[in-house]
Amino acid sequence: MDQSIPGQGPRCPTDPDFVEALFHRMAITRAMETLMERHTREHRFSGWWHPGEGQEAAGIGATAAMRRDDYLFYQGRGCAWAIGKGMAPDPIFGDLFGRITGATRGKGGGVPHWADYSIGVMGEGATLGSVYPLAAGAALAARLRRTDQVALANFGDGTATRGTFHETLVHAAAWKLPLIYFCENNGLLVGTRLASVSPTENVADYAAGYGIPGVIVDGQDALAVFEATTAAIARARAGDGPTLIEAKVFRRRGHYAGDPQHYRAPDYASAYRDPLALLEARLAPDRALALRSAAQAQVQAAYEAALAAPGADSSVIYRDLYHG
Ligand SMILES: Cc1ncc(C[n+]2csc(CCOP(=O)(O)OP(=O)(O)O)c2C)c(N)n1
Repeated sequence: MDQSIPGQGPRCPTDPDFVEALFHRMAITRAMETLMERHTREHRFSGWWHPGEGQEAAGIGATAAMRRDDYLFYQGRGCAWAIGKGMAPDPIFGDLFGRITGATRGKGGGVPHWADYSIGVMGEGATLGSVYPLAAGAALAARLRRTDQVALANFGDGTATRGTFHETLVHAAAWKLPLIYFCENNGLLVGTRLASVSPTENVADYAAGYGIPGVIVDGQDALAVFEATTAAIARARAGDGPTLIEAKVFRRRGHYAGDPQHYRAPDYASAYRDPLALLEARLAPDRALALRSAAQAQVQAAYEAALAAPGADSSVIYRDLYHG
């Protein structure tokens, strides 16, 4: 079994190398977030960028608990999930900018549709709620093939109210599929609060109806997320079925880059706790600065390479299509 996050050592929250690896990935993600925010502000981006700044600990902490061959279906706020699962910034930028160097050869063209099946990045559920049946299908396949893999469906609190959430979970729980439901609850569905469209205070409360554990975790704390996901994955691999994890996170920016956010109080950011600063407190002195600098240089180089790369052309149109 692969016991390391790609390219890193053993996974243990008390191991300094592991904590550094998590921080490094969060720093790469933050540098990409900052860059995409600027790129969009300069009117150079043709698509919609849904910023994940402030939510990096959830995706990075959860993917660190996954095996390389486990299946990830993500929703698409920011890029922490793809970076955490082992993608490099280069193909991510390539797809965002519609370049042939993208993981999908630029076919997303401005929308985060990156995928890399070789490391279990199965793509984005851009139609909200599509992640559940897709992830459950992957979990069922793993069960039938006896591969010991798990599937993780990542989604936001607003997407927890979709019918597919409940339709899929009722069967996945009955069949004890190796499936993790991972909700990033940032308190907002664009500008709508969960309490105004759901009778429960927490998304995790839904779990009781399906007889599975519903776990609430501090989503700003990468190590807490890692530990909660590790426990859920161990349960899934042992054949005990799904877990619903709800990470309470903070959406630092607008729903999309450029969102005027009239629905928010002017002082909303006063409750914000920076996930990088929280993890930095666990690092040896000076390491955070060195890791941030290395991440910044790597991301800047990937950004410039993507901008210089050729655009997607008609030769890729029929690639990656499936037919019976
Ligand atoms: C079926 C569907 N309806 C609407 C949209 C447009 N849309 C994209 S993101 C979003 C908000 C999702 O909120 P939430 O699930 O809480 O995730 P968050 O944006 O907070 O990360 C909406 C309505 C969509 N992509 N798919």
